[in-house]
Formats: sequence, C-alpha cells, structure tokens
Amino acid sequence: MPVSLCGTWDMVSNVNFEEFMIALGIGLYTRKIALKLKLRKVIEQVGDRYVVKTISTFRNYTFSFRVNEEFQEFTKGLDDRHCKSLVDWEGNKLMCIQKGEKKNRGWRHWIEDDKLHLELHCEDQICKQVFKRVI
Ligand code: 1AG
Repeated sequence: MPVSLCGTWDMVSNVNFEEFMIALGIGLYTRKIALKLKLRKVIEQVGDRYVVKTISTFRNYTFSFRVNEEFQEFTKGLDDRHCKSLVDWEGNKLMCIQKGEKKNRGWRHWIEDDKLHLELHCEDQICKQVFKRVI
C-alpha cells in the first residue's frame, strides 16, 4: 500500500509553470496572476474516493475520483476543457492521464522526503511543483 498523500500541503516551489500554462493556452494576463500564487493542496480520501482541492487567493479547483475508474473532468477556472481522466497507481506515484484536446496531458503525485511532489505535463512541457505539509 503506497504512502498516503492525504493532508494539507503548501507550495514551496513551482518550476516551468509559465511554459506549462502556455501549452494549455492560458492568456498572458491570467498567467501573470497565476505565477505569483502560492497554491495549497488539500487531499482527502473517503473509502476509495479521493477529493483533491487546489486552493489559492485567485481561484480554487476541486475534483474527485476513484482510482482506476475513468471520469469526466472539466477543468473549470483553469483552461476550461473537458477531459476523460483516469487515475491509477504507478508504483508509489498516483498518476493521471487526461485524454482530450491537448496531447500528452496528465499529472503524477508522490511523496519524497516528506514533501508532496507533483509533475503536471501537457504537450512537451513539464511543470514541477513541491509542497510541504502544513502543521
Ligand atoms: C491539477 O492538479 C491542477 C491544479 O489538476 C492546478 C494547478 C495548476 C494550474 C493548472 C493550470 C493553469 C491554468 C490556468 C491558470 C489559472 C489559475 C491559476 C491556478 C489556480 C489553481 C486553482 C492535479 C493534482 C491532482 O493536484 O492531485
């Protein structure tokens, strides 16, 4: 059983976020605001259902899924696209493939050195975010 990702996590680093947003087609003005944000990640698990909240002073984004069960995702407030998303464990990494208009889209989450790591990818861009546990 992989280590739990659950908890409240605050961003400590965010590498290549701008290029990732450009790959998603996010406009300049929104990118400039988004780049300054310190995101908070709240991950909860009830039974086999996960709820992942990304919280900021600008916008919030919440979605929910069961592992290995495809779901319709609407990335409301992000790039506002519809995807068919599938989350599964890949060793100790929780990974998601987001099938839709954008090629090679998805993310991976894992714990390393007590930090929550997130790699977001779209087309040829990879954004790497690291979060530390709150409290
Ligand atoms: C996600 O995480 C994405 C969560 O699915 C948000 C992270 C980065 C933002 C993504 C794209 C940027 C698009 C538009 C910028 C607009 C707003 C700024 C960001 C606001 C954040 C709510 C997956 C993973 C699942 O955590 O566990």
